[in-house]
Amino acid sequence: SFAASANSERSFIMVKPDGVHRGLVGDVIKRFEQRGYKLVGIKVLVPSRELASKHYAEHDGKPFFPKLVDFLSSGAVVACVFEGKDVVKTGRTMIGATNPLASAPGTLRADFAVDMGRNIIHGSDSVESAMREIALWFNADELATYATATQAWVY
Ligand code: 3AN
Repeated sequence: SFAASANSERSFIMVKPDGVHRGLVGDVIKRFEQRGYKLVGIKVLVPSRELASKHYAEHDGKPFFPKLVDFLSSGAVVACVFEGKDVVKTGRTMIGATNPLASAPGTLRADFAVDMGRNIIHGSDSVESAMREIALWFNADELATYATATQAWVY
C-alpha cells in the first residue's frame, strides 16, 4: 500500500569496528536494502570514548562496560539510519541474538560472528532507543528525506 506515514519508522544500525575491519559493511547494508528498508543516513567515523560511553549508557556500571567502550572507540564504525515498516523490531530479528552462538541461522550475527563481544553490528532495541541513538549520532541535516521509485513496490 501507499501508507507512507506508517512506514517512516527509523532505526539506528551500526557496523562496529570488527565488522568494518572484516569488510562486512556492504553485506550489512545489502541485507537492509534488499529487505526494502531505505537508507536515510550514513557516515564513517572513529567514535570518541565519550560518544561510545553515551551510546552504551544503559550498560554503565556493568563489569563489561569499560571494555565495551574501549572496543567501540578502537576503530572506524559505519553509522546508518534505516527507515521503513517496523524497522526497529525487524532489524533486531535480522541482526540476531546478542550472543552470536545463540543467533538463528540466517541472521547477520549467526552468519558472520561467533563471539559476544565481536558481534559486528548494533541495532536499536526499541523505537525510543532508536530516537535517542539517532539524535546522538546524527544531526538532523544529515538525514535525508527522499522518495525512491522502488518504494512504491515494497509497500
Ligand atoms: P545488543 O548489541 O544485542 O543490543 P546489548 O545492548 O545488551 O546487546 O549489549 C551491547 C553489547 O555489549 C553487545 N553487543 C555485547 O558486545 C556486549 N555485551 C552485552 N552483554 C554482555 C555480557 N554479559 N558480557 C560481555 N559483553 C556483553
